[in-house]
Amino acid sequence: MAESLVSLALFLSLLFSCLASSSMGAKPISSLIRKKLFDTMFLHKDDNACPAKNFYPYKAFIRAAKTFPKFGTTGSLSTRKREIAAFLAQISHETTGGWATAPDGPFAWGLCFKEEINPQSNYCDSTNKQWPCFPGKSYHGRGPIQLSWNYNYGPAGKALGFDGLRNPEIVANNSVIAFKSALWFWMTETRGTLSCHNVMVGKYVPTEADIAANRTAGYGLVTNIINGGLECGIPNDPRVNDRIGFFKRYTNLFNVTTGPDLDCAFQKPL
Ligand SMILES: *[C@@H]1O[C@H](CO)[C@@H](O)[C@H](O)[C@H]1NC(C)=O
Ligand SMILES: *[C@@H]1O[C@H](CO)[C@@H](O)[C@H](O)[C@H]1NC(C)=O
Ligand SMILES: CC(=O)N[C@H]1CO[C@H](CO)[C@@H](O)[C@@H]1O
Repeated sequence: MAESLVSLALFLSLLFSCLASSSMGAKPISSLIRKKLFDTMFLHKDDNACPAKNFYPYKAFIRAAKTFPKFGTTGSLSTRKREIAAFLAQISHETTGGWATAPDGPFAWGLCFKEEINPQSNYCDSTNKQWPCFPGKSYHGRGPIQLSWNYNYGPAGKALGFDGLRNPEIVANNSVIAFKSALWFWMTETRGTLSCHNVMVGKYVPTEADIAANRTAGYGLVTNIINGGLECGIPNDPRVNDRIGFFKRYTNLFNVTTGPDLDCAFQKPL
């Protein structure tokens, strides 16, 4: 009797956990990208040569992703892996320590930097009254996506629970906040349905103007969102090619295709 009660309890708890996981939707991203795969992608991030040594551990990425439950959990298994690959590829370009003849190739050197070297300005747009710069603070690139400008630090901090205008340094001082700032940028819709996330999971609906500007869904459009003003509409741009190189390596490690429109050479910048 006691034994059958135990097995009944066990059966019910297994049943409950099955129901819970199916009603909660897709598997967590930690089941799609294990530590081993992450560390294979970022082979050199903890080298002595990398200023971000030990700043970007796998567990900080996974913890940060919990704040954005739709990241890497939307669509088919391939779509989910492709989105994670695209995110990791873009942050790799932003933080790369690679060069053409680097050990293991240029695309094994993502997440080497956590802060922009020699910023040319403090990235303060003083015309922006909603997110006013705090005296003496600099809004140069920090963290995996190299968050920049007061008008990004302000809303990122507001969404994530820190004071982005008074304390922008935290993005380069706290590993989980650093990854959260990059995921915040990735997930945030700027106009209409436009976000890096929506583009990669098929939820972006182009406007007429987008169609006229060749801004169709694909990894190239994600590049356009991140830095199109400087990099898109230019044939064979080396920065764009570097972003694509990381994406090809990571989709290959994930065993998924890259999808169409990798380049933004023929897109009008956003
Ligand atoms: C759209 O792409 C085509 C080539 O595919 C190019 O000829 C055209 O100039 C592009 N349009 C814009 C607005 O960039
Ligand atoms: C990709 O395929 C290779 C070879 O079949 C396999 O060893 C590897 O585990 C796969 N990786 C993933 C992330 O599925
Ligand atoms: C403890 C720590 O990592 N401090 C860093 C915080 O960020 C500033 C600049 O953004 C660095 O200079 C500090 O080293």
